[in-house]
Amino acid sequence: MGAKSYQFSHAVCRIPASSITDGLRFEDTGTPDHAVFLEHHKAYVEVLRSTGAKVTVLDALEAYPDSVFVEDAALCLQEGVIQMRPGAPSRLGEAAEIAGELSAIYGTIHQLEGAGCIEGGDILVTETEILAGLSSRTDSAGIAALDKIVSAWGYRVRELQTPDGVLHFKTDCSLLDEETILSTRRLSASGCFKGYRVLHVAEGEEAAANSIRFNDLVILPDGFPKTTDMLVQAGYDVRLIGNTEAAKVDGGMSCLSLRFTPNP
Ligand code: CIR
Repeated sequence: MGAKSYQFSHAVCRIPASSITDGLRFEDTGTPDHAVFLEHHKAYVEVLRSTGAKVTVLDALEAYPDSVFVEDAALCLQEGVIQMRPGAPSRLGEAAEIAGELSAIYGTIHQLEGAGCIEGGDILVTETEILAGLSSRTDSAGIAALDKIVSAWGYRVRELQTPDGVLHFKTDCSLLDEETILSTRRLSASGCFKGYRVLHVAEGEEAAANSIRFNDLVILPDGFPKTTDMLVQAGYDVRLIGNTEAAKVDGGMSCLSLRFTPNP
Protein backbone atom coordinates (compact mmCIF):
# COMPACT_ATOMS: atom_id res chain seq x y z
CA MET A 1 0.00 0.00 0.00
CA GLY A 2 1.19 3.55 -0.73
CA ALA A 3 -0.17 6.62 1.02
CA LYS A 4 -2.04 5.51 4.13
CA SER A 5 -4.24 8.61 4.10
CA TYR A 6 -6.05 7.60 0.92
CA GLN A 7 -5.01 4.10 -0.14
CA PHE A 8 -7.49 1.74 1.50
CA SER A 9 -8.26 -1.96 1.34
CA HIS A 10 -11.67 -1.68 3.03
CA ALA A 11 -14.76 0.48 3.35
CA VAL A 12 -17.94 0.16 5.40
CA CYS A 13 -21.23 1.76 4.33
CA ARG A 14 -24.81 1.47 5.56
CA ILE A 15 -28.00 1.37 3.48
CA PRO A 16 -30.03 4.58 3.98
CA ALA A 17 -33.01 3.97 6.28
CA SER A 18 -36.43 5.11 5.04
CA SER A 19 -36.45 7.23 8.22
CA ILE A 20 -33.85 9.45 6.49
CA THR A 21 -36.85 11.73 5.91
CA ASP A 22 -36.43 12.64 9.61
CA GLY A 23 -32.68 13.21 9.31
CA LEU A 24 -31.11 16.22 11.01
CA ARG A 25 -30.60 19.34 8.89
CA PHE A 26 -29.57 22.96 9.33
CA GLU A 27 -32.31 24.28 7.09
CA ASP A 28 -35.27 22.73 5.35
CA THR A 29 -34.61 22.40 1.62
CA GLY A 30 -37.07 19.56 1.11
CA THR A 31 -37.54 15.96 2.24
CA PRO A 32 -35.06 13.37 0.93
CA ASP A 33 -36.57 10.90 -1.54
CA HIS A 34 -35.61 7.49 -0.15
CA ALA A 35 -35.77 5.66 -3.48
CA VAL A 36 -33.49 8.20 -5.15
CA PHE A 37 -31.12 8.11 -2.17
CA LEU A 38 -30.93 4.30 -2.49
CA GLU A 39 -29.92 4.68 -6.16
CA HIS A 40 -27.23 7.24 -5.34
CA HIS A 41 -25.95 5.05 -2.53
CA LYS A 42 -25.73 2.03 -4.81
CA ALA A 43 -23.70 4.01 -7.32
CA TYR A 44 -21.42 5.23 -4.54
CA VAL A 45 -20.75 1.69 -3.29
CA GLU A 46 -20.06 0.52 -6.86
CA VAL A 47 -17.45 3.24 -7.36
CA LEU A 48 -15.71 2.31 -4.10
CA ARG A 49 -15.72 -1.35 -5.19
CA SER A 50 -14.36 -0.48 -8.64
CA THR A 51 -11.03 0.33 -6.98
CA GLY A 52 -10.70 -3.25 -5.72
CA ALA A 53 -11.57 -2.44 -2.10
CA LYS A 54 -13.65 -4.82 0.01
CA VAL A 55 -16.81 -2.84 0.75
CA THR A 56 -19.16 -4.06 3.49
CA VAL A 57 -22.69 -2.69 3.23
CA LEU A 58 -24.56 -2.89 6.54
CA ASP A 59 -28.33 -3.14 6.86
CA ALA A 60 -30.40 0.01 7.31
CA LEU A 61 -31.06 1.10 10.90
CA GLU A 62 -34.55 2.57 10.94
CA ALA A 63 -34.23 3.73 14.56
CA TYR A 64 -31.45 6.12 13.50
CA PRO A 65 -32.48 8.41 10.62
CA ASP A 66 -28.89 9.63 10.04
CA SER A 67 -27.24 6.21 10.30
CA VAL A 68 -26.33 6.15 6.58
CA PHE A 69 -23.65 8.72 7.50
CA VAL A 70 -21.37 6.09 9.03
CA GLU A 71 -18.30 8.32 8.96
CA ASP A 72 -19.44 10.16 12.07
CA ALA A 73 -19.61 7.06 14.27
CA ALA A 74 -15.97 5.89 14.22
CA LEU A 75 -12.44 6.84 13.26
CA CYS A 76 -10.60 4.04 11.48
CA LEU A 77 -6.81 4.19 11.32
CA GLN A 78 -4.26 1.52 10.42
CA GLU A 79 -3.35 1.12 14.08
CA GLY A 80 -6.89 0.74 15.37
CA VAL A 81 -10.48 1.93 15.36
CA ILE A 82 -11.95 4.43 17.82
CA GLN A 83 -15.64 4.72 18.60
CA MET A 84 -16.77 8.34 18.30
CA ARG A 85 -19.20 10.09 20.65
CA PRO A 86 -21.54 12.12 18.42
CA GLY A 87 -22.53 15.54 19.69
CA ALA A 88 -26.02 15.06 18.25
CA PRO A 89 -28.02 13.16 20.91
CA SER A 90 -30.15 11.40 18.28
CA ARG A 91 -26.96 9.94 16.77
CA LEU A 92 -25.32 8.62 19.95
CA GLY A 93 -26.66 5.08 19.54
CA GLU A 94 -25.24 4.72 16.01
CA ALA A 95 -21.69 4.59 17.31
CA ALA A 96 -22.51 1.65 19.56
CA GLU A 97 -24.33 -0.09 16.69
CA ILE A 98 -21.36 0.03 14.32
CA ALA A 99 -18.81 -0.78 17.03
CA GLY A 100 -19.60 -4.49 16.82
CA GLU A 101 -18.96 -4.62 13.06
CA LEU A 102 -15.72 -2.71 13.34
CA SER A 103 -14.34 -4.64 16.28
CA ALA A 104 -14.98 -7.84 14.33
CA ILE A 105 -12.73 -6.46 11.58
CA TYR A 106 -10.06 -4.93 13.83
CA GLY A 107 -10.21 -7.36 16.76
CA THR A 108 -10.99 -4.57 19.23
CA ILE A 109 -12.38 -1.01 19.35
CA HIS A 110 -10.95 1.84 21.43
CA GLN A 111 -13.18 4.03 23.61
CA LEU A 112 -12.76 7.75 24.28
CA GLU A 113 -12.18 8.71 27.89
CA GLY A 114 -14.27 11.43 29.56
CA ALA A 115 -17.51 13.01 28.42
CA GLY A 116 -16.35 15.02 25.40
CA CYS A 117 -18.04 14.78 22.00
CA ILE A 118 -16.47 14.21 18.62
CA GLU A 119 -17.85 13.14 15.22
CA GLY A 120 -15.84 11.64 12.38
CA GLY A 121 -16.99 14.40 10.02
CA ASP A 122 -14.84 16.82 11.98
CA ILE A 123 -11.64 14.80 11.48
CA LEU A 124 -9.40 15.05 8.43
CA VAL A 125 -6.53 12.56 8.42
CA THR A 126 -3.64 13.61 6.20
CA GLU A 127 -0.36 11.81 5.59
CA THR A 128 1.36 13.71 8.39
CA GLU A 129 -1.27 14.71 10.96
CA ILE A 130 -4.86 14.62 12.13
CA LEU A 131 -6.85 17.85 11.80
CA ALA A 132 -9.85 18.08 14.12
CA GLY A 133 -12.37 20.91 13.84
CA LEU A 134 -14.36 22.28 16.75
CA SER A 135 -18.00 22.46 15.68
CA SER A 136 -21.52 22.23 17.06
CA ARG A 137 -20.85 18.44 17.30
CA THR A 138 -17.21 18.31 18.42
CA ASP A 139 -15.71 19.92 21.53
CA SER A 140 -12.21 20.32 22.96
CA ALA A 141 -12.71 17.48 25.43
CA GLY A 142 -13.60 15.12 22.58
CA ILE A 143 -10.53 16.16 20.60
CA ALA A 144 -8.33 15.76 23.70
CA ALA A 145 -9.69 12.26 24.27
CA LEU A 146 -8.93 11.37 20.66
CA ASP A 147 -5.44 12.85 20.99
CA LYS A 148 -4.74 10.68 24.01
CA ILE A 149 -5.37 7.50 22.00
CA VAL A 150 -3.75 8.43 18.70
CA SER A 151 -0.67 10.19 20.09
CA ALA A 152 0.39 6.80 21.43
CA TRP A 153 0.29 5.63 17.80
CA GLY A 154 2.54 8.50 16.70
CA TYR A 155 -0.10 10.91 15.32
CA ARG A 156 -0.08 14.65 15.91
CA VAL A 157 -3.58 16.14 16.38
CA ARG A 158 -4.22 19.79 15.51
CA GLU A 159 -7.38 21.43 16.91
CA LEU A 160 -8.95 23.85 14.44
CA GLN A 161 -12.19 25.79 14.05
CA THR A 162 -14.98 24.80 11.70
CA PRO A 163 -16.49 27.98 10.14
CA ASP A 164 -19.74 29.24 11.70
CA GLY A 165 -22.83 27.78 10.12
CA VAL A 166 -20.90 24.80 8.67
CA LEU A 167 -21.90 21.40 10.06
CA HIS A 168 -18.55 19.60 10.06
CA PHE A 169 -14.92 20.48 9.38
CA LYS A 170 -14.96 18.14 6.37
CA THR A 171 -18.15 19.68 5.04
CA ASP A 172 -15.69 22.26 3.73
CA CYS A 173 -12.55 20.28 2.83
CA SER A 174 -11.13 16.98 1.68
CA LEU A 175 -7.78 15.37 1.10
CA LEU A 176 -6.75 14.96 -2.55
CA ASP A 177 -3.26 13.50 -2.09
CA GLU A 178 -0.27 13.59 0.27
CA GLU A 179 0.15 17.33 -0.11
CA THR A 180 -3.12 18.66 -1.50
CA ILE A 181 -6.38 19.72 0.15
CA LEU A 182 -9.59 20.70 -1.62
CA SER A 183 -11.19 23.48 0.42
CA THR A 184 -13.70 26.26 0.45
CA ARG A 185 -12.22 29.73 0.71
CA ARG A 186 -14.12 30.42 3.95
CA LEU A 187 -12.25 27.53 5.63
CA SER A 188 -8.77 27.97 4.17
CA ALA A 189 -8.89 31.72 4.94
CA SER A 190 -8.12 30.81 8.57
CA GLY A 191 -4.66 29.65 7.46
CA CYS A 192 -5.32 26.15 8.80
CA PHE A 193 -3.80 24.48 5.72
CA LYS A 194 -0.45 26.28 5.78
CA GLY A 195 2.18 23.93 4.37
CA TYR A 196 -0.31 22.12 2.10
CA ARG A 197 -1.13 22.86 -1.52
CA VAL A 198 -4.73 24.09 -1.46
CA LEU A 199 -7.12 23.85 -4.41
CA HIS A 200 -10.30 25.87 -3.94
CA VAL A 201 -13.75 24.82 -5.01
CA ALA A 202 -15.35 27.30 -7.41
CA GLU A 203 -17.39 30.14 -5.97
CA GLY A 204 -20.97 29.01 -5.51
CA GLU A 205 -19.85 25.35 -5.52
CA GLU A 206 -18.97 25.13 -1.81
CA ALA A 207 -20.81 21.80 -1.47
CA ALA A 208 -18.22 20.19 -3.77
CA ALA A 209 -15.66 20.45 -0.96
CA ASN A 210 -17.05 17.35 0.73
CA SER A 211 -15.42 14.85 -1.60
CA ILE A 212 -13.09 11.91 -1.04
CA ARG A 213 -9.88 10.56 -2.41
CA PHE A 214 -10.31 6.77 -2.39
CA ASN A 215 -7.42 4.83 -3.87
CA ASP A 216 -6.86 6.22 -7.37
CA LEU A 217 -10.20 8.05 -7.57
CA VAL A 218 -11.52 11.39 -6.45
CA ILE A 219 -15.24 10.97 -5.78
CA LEU A 220 -17.16 14.21 -6.12
CA PRO A 221 -20.86 15.04 -5.81
CA ASP A 222 -22.48 15.59 -9.20
CA GLY A 223 -23.57 19.11 -10.18
CA PHE A 224 -20.42 21.18 -9.65
CA PRO A 225 -18.98 21.55 -13.16
CA LYS A 226 -16.35 24.22 -12.50
CA THR A 227 -14.78 22.33 -9.60
CA THR A 228 -15.00 19.07 -11.55
CA ASP A 229 -13.19 20.62 -14.52
CA MET A 230 -10.55 22.12 -12.26
CA LEU A 231 -9.81 18.73 -10.68
CA VAL A 232 -9.72 16.93 -14.04
CA GLN A 233 -7.33 19.60 -15.38
CA ALA A 234 -5.19 19.08 -12.27
CA GLY A 235 -4.86 15.42 -13.26
CA TYR A 236 -7.22 13.67 -10.84
CA ASP A 237 -9.31 10.68 -11.92
CA VAL A 238 -12.74 12.04 -10.98
CA ARG A 239 -15.99 10.12 -10.54
CA LEU A 240 -19.32 11.90 -10.00
CA ILE A 241 -22.07 10.60 -7.73
CA GLY A 242 -25.58 12.03 -7.35
CA ASN A 243 -25.94 13.63 -3.92
CA THR A 244 -29.18 15.61 -4.11
CA GLU A 245 -30.95 13.61 -1.38
CA ALA A 246 -28.06 13.36 1.10
CA ALA A 247 -27.49 17.09 0.61
CA LYS A 248 -31.00 17.83 1.94
CA VAL A 249 -29.79 16.44 5.29
CA ASP A 250 -26.32 18.01 5.10
CA GLY A 251 -24.58 14.83 3.92
CA GLY A 252 -21.86 14.43 1.30
CA MET A 253 -19.31 12.02 -0.11
CA SER A 254 -17.17 11.56 2.99
CA CYS A 255 -20.06 10.88 5.38
CA LEU A 256 -21.24 7.84 3.45
CA SER A 257 -18.30 5.54 4.23
CA LEU A 258 -15.60 4.57 6.67
CA ARG A 259 -12.41 3.97 4.70
CA PHE A 260 -9.45 2.06 6.11
CA THR A 261 -6.77 -0.59 5.91
CA PRO A 262 -6.92 -2.59 9.13
CA ASN A 263 -3.74 -4.13 10.49
CA PRO A 264 -1.72 -3.75 7.25
C1 CIR B 1 -26.29 15.15 10.65
O1 CIR B 1 -26.73 16.30 10.79
O2 CIR B 1 -25.64 14.58 11.50
C2 CIR B 1 -26.60 14.44 9.35
N1 CIR B 1 -27.86 14.87 8.87
C3 CIR B 1 -25.52 14.69 8.33
C4 CIR B 1 -24.19 14.11 8.71
C5 CIR B 1 -23.12 14.38 7.70
N2 CIR B 1 -21.92 13.75 8.06
C6 CIR B 1 -20.71 14.19 7.73
O3 CIR B 1 -20.56 15.28 7.19
N3 CIR B 1 -19.66 13.46 8.10
